[in-house]
Amino acid sequence: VNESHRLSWQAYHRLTDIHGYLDYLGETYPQICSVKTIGSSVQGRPIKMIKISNGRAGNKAIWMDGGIHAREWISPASVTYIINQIVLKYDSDPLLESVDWYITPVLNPDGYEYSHNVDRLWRKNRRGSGFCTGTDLNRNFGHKWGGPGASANPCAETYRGNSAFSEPETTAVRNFISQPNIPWKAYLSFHSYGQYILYPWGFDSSVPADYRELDRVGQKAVAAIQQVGGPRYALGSSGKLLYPATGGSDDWAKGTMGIKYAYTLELRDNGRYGFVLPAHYIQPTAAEAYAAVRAIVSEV
Ligand code: ING
Ligand code: ZN
Repeated sequence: VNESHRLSWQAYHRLTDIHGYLDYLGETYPQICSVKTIGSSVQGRPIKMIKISNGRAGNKAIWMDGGIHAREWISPASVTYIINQIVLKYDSDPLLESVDWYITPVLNPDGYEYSHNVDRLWRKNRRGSGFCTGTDLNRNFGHKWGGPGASANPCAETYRGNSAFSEPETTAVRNFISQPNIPWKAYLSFHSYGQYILYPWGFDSSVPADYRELDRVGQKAVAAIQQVGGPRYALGSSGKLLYPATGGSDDWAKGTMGIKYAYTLELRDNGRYGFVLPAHYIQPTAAEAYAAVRAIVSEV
């Protein structure tokens, strides 16, 4: 049993510490926390999700994931910070307890471990072997899969995979989110870096018909981040603000699953350290990510 845990939010932690923390929460707060393995990675590691809920009918369902990309360590660190805030304050905060939270902090566990053990700047999962390993999980989701901004070359950093949802990690998300009778309100995916709040579409530079509403809610998140002392995050559609990219998770969540509020949050920094963000930035970055989540959830 897990009577204690090792997470600190002052250092980046290995997968076993992160998963041990989820198991600890499940053991310690069984009335509100349950931990489920929603799939297994290419190399057989569990993909663990925590559900935080009081079981009340009428709650909104919110999905969050981190660690789609291996090297973006601030993402799992921030997502576990958010989990901690939700659990510690769940009973005393009407906003938190009106939600059923479904949170997967490390969607790409093989890549995450590989970025610790072998190559700090690894991005993809660990599909295959030899000199062209890995599929970019954020090009493998099924909305307009195979289009621009995703490579058919297995050697590329943005390799889209053999087919939409060819990877067990993306399949786990699809299978979980596709379950009937979960009233999804928002899909939030955490990446780094660049300090952006992005909404669909990524597949080209067009925007959804309801983009003004996505922009309105995004502006609340931008303001909330600044209110806790964070930097000014840029807001817009990923295809316009960054570059066209097909197969992204947020396009799939909105375009295929019909989850209205789908966002990708690109956390700190702005390029000074990039993916190799020093650990003392975990606390402020995670705190502003949590502020953004609260702002979004209060509007959806
Ligand atoms: N950036 C994202 C990427 O997958 C993105 C940007 C977001 C693309 C949403 C498509 C859709 O390239 C990082 N840093 O991973
Ligand atoms: Zn990323």
